[in-house]
Amino acid sequence: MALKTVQVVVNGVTTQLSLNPETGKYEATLTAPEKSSYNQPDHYYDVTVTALDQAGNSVSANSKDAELGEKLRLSVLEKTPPAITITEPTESQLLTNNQPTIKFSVMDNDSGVNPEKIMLIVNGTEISGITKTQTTGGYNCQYAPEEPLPDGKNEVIVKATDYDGNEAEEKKVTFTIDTVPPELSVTAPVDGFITNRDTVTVEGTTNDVTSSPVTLTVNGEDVTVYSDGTFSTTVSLDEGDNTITVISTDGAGRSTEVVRKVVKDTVPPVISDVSLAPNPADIGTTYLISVDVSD
Ligand SMILES: [Ca+2]
Ligand SMILES: [Ca+2]
Ligand SMILES: [Ca+2]
Repeated sequence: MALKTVQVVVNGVTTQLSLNPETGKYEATLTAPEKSSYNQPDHYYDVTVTALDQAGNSVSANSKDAELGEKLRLSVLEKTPPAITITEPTESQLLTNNQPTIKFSVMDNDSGVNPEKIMLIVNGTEISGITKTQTTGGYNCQYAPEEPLPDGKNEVIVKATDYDGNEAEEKKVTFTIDTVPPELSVTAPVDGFITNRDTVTVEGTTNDVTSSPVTLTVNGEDVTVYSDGTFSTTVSLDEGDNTITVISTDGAGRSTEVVRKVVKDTVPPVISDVSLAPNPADIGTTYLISVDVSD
């Protein structure tokens, strides 16, 4: 007939309730736990109410109670969204591989990353074949495109949500794929060019569709490529056979090579013998001249 105490235990914290004379009910204002209830058994905090009378009789009710149980289940939502990190490719990366593995992680400290809500969008298309590996605090994810991605700019977007419905700030990476080596035209010298000069002018044009500007070397020396794609340089020649190697390399690292063989010959021919036959020749008849000459 006379209550002594009414108390409540939530998440290990005991609070005494006090009688509200206006309502006749026992009340307390409680502070919700600091953590989401998602990772509690069945996703709620148990609330256990115990009433003790003056005579020493007590009764308890909690979330398992047949009648009141559902009213003694406290749901707590956290508010911190997951964090997304895209590790591969990196922003503005130039790639020669058109099926690059895309790698990213999604981490959440509290309710946890909902793997069903991890979303990868490649060039505007949602991807379904992501490999999601659970790790401490979240998921490491990767995806290797089954079909080649197009040359040029590509865009990857990752979205995620935690179990309490907090949406992560989406992350985006743009990168460039370049599978085509530079164009390279060497207009001079022609292959097999023969000269008696000490130098030869090497010139031509080069360009790259996707990842210009290109860099150019002639026999390993850097040569300037002008904005219109032309280049010109002078190469010293050794007596005899010379090999001129021109290599143009685009921003993604693909290269095109043109090789020209040039011969430098400063030695005049040698006339070692001559014969006239017959000699003397009769007037008005033919005779043969034969010259032994080499170079
Ligand atoms: Ca969270
Ligand atoms: Ca290219
Ligand atoms: Ca010669």
